[in-house]
Amino acid sequence: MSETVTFYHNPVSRGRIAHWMLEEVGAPYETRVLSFDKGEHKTPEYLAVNPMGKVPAIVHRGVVVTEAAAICTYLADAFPAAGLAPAADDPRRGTYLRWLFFGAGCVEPALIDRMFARPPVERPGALGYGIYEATLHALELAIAPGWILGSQFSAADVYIGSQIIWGLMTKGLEARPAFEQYAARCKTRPALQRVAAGDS
Ligand SMILES: N[C@@H](CCC(=O)N[C@@H](CS)C(=O)NCC(=O)O)C(=O)O
Repeated sequence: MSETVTFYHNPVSRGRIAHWMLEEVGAPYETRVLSFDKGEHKTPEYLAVNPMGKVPAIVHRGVVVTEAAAICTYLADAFPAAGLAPAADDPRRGTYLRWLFFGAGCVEPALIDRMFARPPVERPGALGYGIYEATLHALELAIAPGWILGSQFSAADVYIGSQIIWGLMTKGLEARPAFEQYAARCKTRPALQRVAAGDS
């Protein structure tokens, strides 16, 4: 079983979230860039890794992990020396998991619906995120302590931070000062700077 993480990536994709996280934990990893233009994400070889034919995906110790939020959660636990996840018996683990799942289950679809200007649905209560404004209000409260866990940066900030940076860029997210300040704070992370500079 290999300790080196195999990272299936495309630089213009959610792969950037996993890339940032890999750099944060300092994991040994080997990147396989898949060209969307050449359809390399839909080959039988890659579909055997991720039947969705999507990136990112990682393989570590013989196990496949897909879904950017799951990859962040997994890597924080697999490389605990980086200190990016509260331990299972730490009460802050609840806050940490809550906002990671909120990021994937609520923030992401809310921003995508806004970006594509999808028409409102008849029963917003049936949507996981409900109402766009309510999701943004909750998101603002989540980041109010500084980082999600206050003074401790964690994998939840990698995921939520990625959504906020991407949302501001695509205009799926309203440019509120709290979001802009948080995005600016994320961009001070050396790991994210290495990814942005293409140094890793
Ligand atoms: N739920 C997945 C979504 C992954 C995803 O949609 N990736 C896009 C790029 S951002 C992709 O691979 N698209 C290629 C395709 O679907 O053909 C995650 O959170 O990682």
